[in-house]
Amino acid sequence: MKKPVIGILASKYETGPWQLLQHGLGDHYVRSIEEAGGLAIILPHGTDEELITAYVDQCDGILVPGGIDVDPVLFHEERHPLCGESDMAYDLFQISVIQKTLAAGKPLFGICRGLQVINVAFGGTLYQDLSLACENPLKHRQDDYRNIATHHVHILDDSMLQMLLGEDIQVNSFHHQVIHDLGYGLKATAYADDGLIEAIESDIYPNLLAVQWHPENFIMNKEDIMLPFFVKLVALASH
Ligand SMILES: [Mn+2]
Repeated sequence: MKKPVIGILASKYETGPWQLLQHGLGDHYVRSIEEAGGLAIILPHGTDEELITAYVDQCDGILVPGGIDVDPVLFHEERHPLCGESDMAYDLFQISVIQKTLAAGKPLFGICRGLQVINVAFGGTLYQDLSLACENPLKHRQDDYRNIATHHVHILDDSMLQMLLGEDIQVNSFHHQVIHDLGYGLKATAYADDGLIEAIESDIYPNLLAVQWHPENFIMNKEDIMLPFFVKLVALASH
């Protein structure tokens, strides 16, 4: 049987003495998709809408990975001093991919920044820094290594996520922003103990799932408790 092709959106950065533009992708994303039975392809960033459509057409599912902050202009806010690096053109590229993926009825999964940019694509907003979200946020930017789980997440009943991972799990955490207002048609399906949103799904788009943590890093562990997340994406992409 043909393996489902999962397009993972490349990160955008410049490197080397000539500051040449790169299309980047972490190994853990690729290995997690492969371990789940899919084929991972890097989906290059760009601005040509016809090309973006053609790339999305090549994929059976899309994974929006972690990365830099989203430009607050896209959710109608002034930039806060604690907001990190952002790239408007890159944000618009990802939002275009998100819209084309949903319009094609293909599964769309997000991780960390992926969750945040999906929320913004649906008209939602972000707290530009966790310190603005609540009085005593948990440590969401852990010092422990990437594959170590450091905070608890409660997953709500009647969610795709609970069917995959159970009701109460421990996750890793590498974010300094978090969802403020949910985008239209989105619902929170998991929360950290400080009340911050850790996962979203949609009743309108049943093939949409995004988490605030980094399940791909658990591929380093002997027992990958986050693999069901990737298996589900590959399964949805095989339909
Ligand atoms: Mn967290």
